[in-house]
Amino acid sequence: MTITVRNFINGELVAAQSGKTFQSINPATEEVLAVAPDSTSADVDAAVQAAKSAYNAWRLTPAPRRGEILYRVAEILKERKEELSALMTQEMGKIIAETRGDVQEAIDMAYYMGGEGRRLMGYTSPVEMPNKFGMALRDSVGIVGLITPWNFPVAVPSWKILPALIAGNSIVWKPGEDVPASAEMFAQAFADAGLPAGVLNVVNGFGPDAGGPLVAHPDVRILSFTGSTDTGIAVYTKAASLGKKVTLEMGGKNAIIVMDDANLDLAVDAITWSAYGTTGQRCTATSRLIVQKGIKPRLMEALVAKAKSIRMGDGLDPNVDMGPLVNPKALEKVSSYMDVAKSEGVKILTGGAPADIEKGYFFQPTLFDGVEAGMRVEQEEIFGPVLSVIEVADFAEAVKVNNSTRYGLSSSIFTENVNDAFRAIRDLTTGIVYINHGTTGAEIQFPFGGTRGTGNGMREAGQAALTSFTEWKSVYVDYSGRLQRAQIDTEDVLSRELTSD
Ligand code: UN1
Repeated sequence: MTITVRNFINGELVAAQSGKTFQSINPATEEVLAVAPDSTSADVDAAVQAAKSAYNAWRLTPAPRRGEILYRVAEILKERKEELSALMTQEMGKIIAETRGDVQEAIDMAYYMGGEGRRLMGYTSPVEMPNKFGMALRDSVGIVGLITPWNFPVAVPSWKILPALIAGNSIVWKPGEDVPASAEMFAQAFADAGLPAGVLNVVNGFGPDAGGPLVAHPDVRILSFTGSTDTGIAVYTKAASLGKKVTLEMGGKNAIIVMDDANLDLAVDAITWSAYGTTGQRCTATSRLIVQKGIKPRLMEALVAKAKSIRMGDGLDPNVDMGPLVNPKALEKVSSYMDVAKSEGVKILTGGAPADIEKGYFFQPTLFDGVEAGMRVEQEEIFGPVLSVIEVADFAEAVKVNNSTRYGLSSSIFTENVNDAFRAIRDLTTGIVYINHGTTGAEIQFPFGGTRGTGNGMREAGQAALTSFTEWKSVYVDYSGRLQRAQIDTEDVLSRELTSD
């Protein structure tokens, strides 16, 4: 049965004003899972108006009360975890164990940000004048616009929605066009938890017609975007011309470094999981393997065997290890890189073609050998189950190769040498660094994001998320009853005030 998704505006489920819809397709079966509103600027505007009307009451709701609603969101997501995970697997293809993890990440974030309702720490500092008090407070901003991708239909939106809410903002969210049904079920948890109407609004649709008007809307002061680099830069450019604050989370070309002294079995398991988990469709996925010469032959042999043993199929089947790519466009893009690899003289050790499965957008786990730093397959984000292997002589070369891409999200090193581990922490120039663990699996307590072309210096998750969704308000309270001019009256005010008390 096809699900009918609606926009969620001012607490009501509504169709697009134009009445137009688009389809959401199950990438494992190619069946239509849902139809959703194909929204335009009229829908975005209605959602922004709803967010505007709801903002004042929400910002004035004490933050601990806002936090209690977030705790209820966590509880509801726990109750609905199976149902929501199964829907997500059907809608975007990753295996059920992974969609469960996706929902769990949102649950973790809901508890974390719920707790922020009783913190949202500002600070006080001593001031220069007597009988005067100073403090810095985190203030809400107003209406935030969120644009999120399909690969983490719940976790990535949760990184944005939950901190934005605890800070007292109201929201217009445009989910990825491949996952409208998952977005609707996620948004429903907020409504059921008691979030007032209009505080969280959802507008479905595509970038040009729905995302563009959200970015350009004069009442939206903050934008948070996760997705492709090209779109992210377009969002940034437009938003900058309008003086808006933007948080960007874009591509990755993440590497695992394996040194000769690494624990081989551990490295093989971690590489397989990070490269082929989520069918390679994570911004944190490992797409480069930088391997020291000595261990390489044994590592390659083990990795080829592992890649060949991966069971592909419908992610609802618990025996399946890897689901399909998200849509035909993704299949086409990943396939096109096989020609790039051949033209660059790369050797395909295993995989290299769509899988021989009747339905669905499946692509075989693929291993490229003989890749050299600077090649297109080594530099460009493929976003599929494709791993490029680059051989290096030593630690210094490994670090250099790791740091030489336009992206800077995540990196990792496998070594049993504590000195190399600490040197890696010091020298790898990515936003996330792992020691003896693959490049995926960040936890929500810590800042998430990357350097160079991955982002714009902002971070999600952890305390850093609050920077994205609050403004600082510095407050001075002068209780001297006299004019005290900071930086000017320091000497005489001081002697006067100290003798008058
Ligand atoms: C993403 O790919 O956009 O660190 C997010 C991880 C997950 C989040 C990935 N916790 O792999």
